[in-house]
Parts: sequence; structure tokens; C-alpha cells
Amino acid sequence: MKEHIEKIKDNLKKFIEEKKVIENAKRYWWAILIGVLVLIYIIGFVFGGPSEEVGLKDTEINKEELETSITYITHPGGDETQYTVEFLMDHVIPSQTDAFIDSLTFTQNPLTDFKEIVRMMRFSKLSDKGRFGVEDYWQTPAEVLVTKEGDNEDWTNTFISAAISYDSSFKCYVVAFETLLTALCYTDNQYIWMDDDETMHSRTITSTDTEQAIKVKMQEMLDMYSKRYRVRAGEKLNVLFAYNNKDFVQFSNNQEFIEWAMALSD
Ligand SMILES: [Ca+2]
Repeated sequence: MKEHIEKIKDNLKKFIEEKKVIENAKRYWWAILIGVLVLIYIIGFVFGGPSEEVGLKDTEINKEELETSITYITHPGGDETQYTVEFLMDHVIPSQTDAFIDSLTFTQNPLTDFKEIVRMMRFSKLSDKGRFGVEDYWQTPAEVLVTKEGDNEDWTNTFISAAISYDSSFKCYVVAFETLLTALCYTDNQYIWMDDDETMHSRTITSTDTEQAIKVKMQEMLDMYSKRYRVRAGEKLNVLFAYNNKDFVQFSNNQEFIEWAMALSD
């Protein structure tokens, strides 16, 4: 009888030990599984690159959009011309203005520094007919910095290229009204909007500004362009599209443009 009880005890011991081994093994496999998952995550992080890259790709214009074209008149009395979006974007080339920007002395105040860029561009207005003998010729920024002459699109593309070269964190766009290209930059709570005719509007956005207050500021700047360039009294200019070397946006009305411009501050 005693022998029998000892046998049962032994079996019970064996059973408990086996169970422990199984549990330990289970714990071990969980540890391996977690280890493998951590390893996959680390490999993905190291070789997959920073996550911002995905965001950047999302904002990049897709090929389909690049193939679209836009009808535009670059100057009053000019002919309607078809431009591909790619052609427009290809005329903003910040790298061509790097040496020019490096040669200037800046104060780090964007308004003052933009005036310095304009001053040092030493740009004189000359129609494409006068300069190149053709109705419409879009110079590259490199050409403009050599010729120091041209018309509205030449100045605007070159200025925006230079502004991006000055500080690539600035959100700078060529903004197209009917027959007039202008330069708009947003940086550090400030909108600076200018054109080749020495207009320069700027508005600072404060932390207490409501959405409505920012809308009013954008509308004020829009109205100033309408007042300056309107053909008939009371006529409002419309913003048609905006672009830089990385982005192209088209607007169906000025409200759409204002909402887009407001979002630049996000
Ligand atoms: Ca031109």
C-alpha cells in the first residue's frame, strides 16, 4: 500500500514537473515571437526611412495632373496660350538662384530680405516681343539673372525660385490672376504677397485671430490687387491657379483660393 502511494506521489511529481516544462516552453515561445516582431519593426524603421517621406509623397503632384494643361493669357491684350502644368512648374528652379542668394546679405527679416532680393535682381521690364521677338517666351531663373530683363512671368518665376532658395521652409507660390502672375509666401505667421510692379502686401496672423479675421486679411489683399489692376470699375480679379516647383493648385473661385491660402498656415 505504502509503495503504491509512493508511486502515485512520484507520478504526481513527474506530472507537475512536465507541466512546468510545458509552461516554461510556452513562455519561451512568446518571448521568441515578441523578439521577432521587435526585430521586424526595427528593420522596417531603419530601412523603410522616416515616416515623413510618405507624407511628402502624398503632397507631390501625380503624373496624371502633370499632363493636364491650362489656358492662360500672360499679359493684357495677349493671346490665350495653352501651358502644360509641367511647363509652369518647370520654371520655378530654386537651385538656379542659389549662388545669387548666397551673394546677398540678409537681415533674417523676410520682408526686408525680400526687398533686397528684388533690388538685387535689378530687373527691368521688357516685353517678350522687345527682348526675344516673339509673343511669349518664358525665361528660366538662370536666364533672368543674366539678362536682368523680361516680363511678368519671368520676374515671378525667378522671385519665387529665389524665395524658396532663401528659405526652403517658406511656403512660396506663383499665384495667377487673369493676365497677371504674383508671388505669395507664407512664413512664421506672415503672408507676403507681391508682384513685379513693386506692390508688396503683408499680413501678420496673430494667435488671437479667428478664422474669420484671417479670411478678412486675405480678402483685403485680394481687393488691393483688384483695385490696382482692374480693367473696369468695381471689377474683381480672380485667382485662377497657384504653383511652385513641387505643387500645382487650381481654383474655381476666389473663396477656394482664400481657403487654400489659409491652410498654408497649418
Ligand atoms: Ca517672358
